[in-house]
Amino acid sequence: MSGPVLVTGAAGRVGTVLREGLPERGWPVRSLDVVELPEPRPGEETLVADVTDLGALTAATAGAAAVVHLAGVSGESTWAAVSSANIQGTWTVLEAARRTGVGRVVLASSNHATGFTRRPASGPLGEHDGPARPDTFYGVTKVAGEALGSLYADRYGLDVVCLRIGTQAPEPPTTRALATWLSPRDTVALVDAALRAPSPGFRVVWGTSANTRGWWDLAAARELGYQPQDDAEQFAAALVAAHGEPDPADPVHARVGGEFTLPAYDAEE
Ligand code: 15L
Repeated sequence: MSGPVLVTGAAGRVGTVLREGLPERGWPVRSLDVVELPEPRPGEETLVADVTDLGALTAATAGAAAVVHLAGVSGESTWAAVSSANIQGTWTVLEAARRTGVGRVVLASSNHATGFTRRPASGPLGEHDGPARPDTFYGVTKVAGEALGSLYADRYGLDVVCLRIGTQAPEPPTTRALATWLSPRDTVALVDAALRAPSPGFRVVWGTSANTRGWWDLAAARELGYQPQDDAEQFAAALVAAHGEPDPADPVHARVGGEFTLPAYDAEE
C-alpha cells in the first residue's frame, strides 16, 4: 500500500491519538475534520470538510492507502443529528472509497451497538454471540454503519474492519471502564492491526485493552494481529476506593452499554 491513511474526525479523542501514533508505525496521515486541525505534525496533510459531503470526501480519499473513519456524533443526540452524521457520513466514506478504488476502510463502531446485551456471568462475549441490541439512537447508527460496511465488502470487495470500541480514554474514568477501557497505545495498535491484516474482508472486532475484568472476547482482534499491552486493573484500587465495587444488580453494570441504557439517555426526537 502506498499513500497516506485518511483519518476522518481527526480532531476528536481517538483521532488525536492516531495523528500521533500512526506515523510512528510508518503510516503517513491525511487528517480530515469539520473543524480546523490544531498543530499539524510534520508530514501531515490536513483537510477541513463535512463528512456527509460526497464531493469533498471523494477528493480527500483519492490516493489514500486506506481510510480510518472516526467522524460523527460520539454519543446520544437527536435522530436527525446522529443519523445524518453517522449513517449518511459512513455511507459517504464507503462510497468515496469505492469511487476512488481505496480498498480498505476501518470503521469506528461502538459497544453501544449491543448496549442492552446483559453482561455475561462468565466467559467472554464474542462479536456474534447475540443480535444487535442498540441502547440509543447512537447505537442504532453504529449497527447501520456495520451493515453498510458489510454491504460494501460483499458487493464491491472492499476490506472493511469495524472496531466495536469500548471506552477510549487516557485512563479508565469509571468502575465500568475497568472492563471496557481501550488505552491510547492499544488504540494505535488495534488500528495498525486493522490496517495491516492481509485481506481481512469484512470483520467486526471488539476494541478494548487486555482488561482483567473485560467481558468482550478479543480473539477476533488478535486474529488481525492486535496485541494489547494495557490492563485497566492497574487503576482498580483507586476507582473502587472512590466509587465502590461495581454492583452487578445495577443496570449500569448489568448491561454492557452501561449508562447509555438508562432512561436519562432517552432522546426526545
Ligand atoms: C462510546 O461509543 C462513546 O463514543 C464514548 O463517549 C463512551 O461513552 C464509550 O462509548 C463507552 O461506552 O464508554
